[in-house]
Amino acid sequence: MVELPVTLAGIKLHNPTVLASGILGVSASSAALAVAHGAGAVTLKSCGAEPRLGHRGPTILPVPGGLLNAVGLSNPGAAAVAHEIRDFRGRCEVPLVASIFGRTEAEFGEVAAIICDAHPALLEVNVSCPNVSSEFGTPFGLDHDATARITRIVKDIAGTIPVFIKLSPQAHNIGSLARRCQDAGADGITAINSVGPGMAIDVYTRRPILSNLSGGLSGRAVLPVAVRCVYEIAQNVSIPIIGTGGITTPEDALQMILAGATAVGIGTGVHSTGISIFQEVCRGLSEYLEESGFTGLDDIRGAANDR
Ligand code: RRO
Repeated sequence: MVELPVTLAGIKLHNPTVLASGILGVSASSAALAVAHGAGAVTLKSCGAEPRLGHRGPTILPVPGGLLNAVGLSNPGAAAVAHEIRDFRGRCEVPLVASIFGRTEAEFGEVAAIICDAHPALLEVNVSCPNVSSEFGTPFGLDHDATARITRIVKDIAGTIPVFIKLSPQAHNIGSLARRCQDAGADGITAINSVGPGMAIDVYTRRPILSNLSGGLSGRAVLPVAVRCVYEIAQNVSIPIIGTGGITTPEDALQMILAGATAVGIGTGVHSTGISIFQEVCRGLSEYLEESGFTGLDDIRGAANDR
């Protein structure tokens, strides 16, 4: 049995699987459930300064190859999430990733201050939600300068807590954007957020199904987009990457690691496979390493990038 430990910006994970943001909400109990089923780290849903209800239903829709979602950043607000982080830390040793968003650049800093006070192991900065542009305007993550400024603001506040910037696959030249984040002080990159937005239309009502009309696509269909993004990012940065997007099987996780990811985010796969997905992916990774004669994930990370 080959062990699978990885280190993300100095934080040790016993395996590379990370519950992705937005899948099991913000409660300490749901995060602990993923830990009990083998996740190497867990990410909470992104939170902002104030509580938000999010969009009206329907907010999530199964489509061929995955899910379309326009949840609309529903969350109980940073103060309540900070309470959940403290609760989680009291019961689990596994690293917790808190995820934050802001409606303005300055608000990213305000939310970071509240959340960092509760000492998550890592901080994810979500500049890439595709579902609130009618309210907030174009996602910050599509603007390289704004993303670099937000990175600097948050890193100044986070201090020793590693800061990971969550990027959108829609960003122009994602490799150079990741480089801007690194230069601005980011400790890592999470890639990717959902793809699109996309739309599904009910042929009987003849109207878009999601109340928000469009939503981000996640699940198996987006894996090739995510792998390409991680590959390009890995060619441009030396900081670690959490490769996220469409991972359902051990082979999917391997593709991400071969593209250069240090850890792998699992989100929609929890819906399609069930909570056992963390253990199943780890078992498959370990078997692959053993059968191929490798001693750990370091032996294969980024191998697809070697030319
Ligand atoms: O809440 C959402 O609608 C949402 C968020 Br914050 C995000 O980052 N990505 C996504 O697909 N949905």
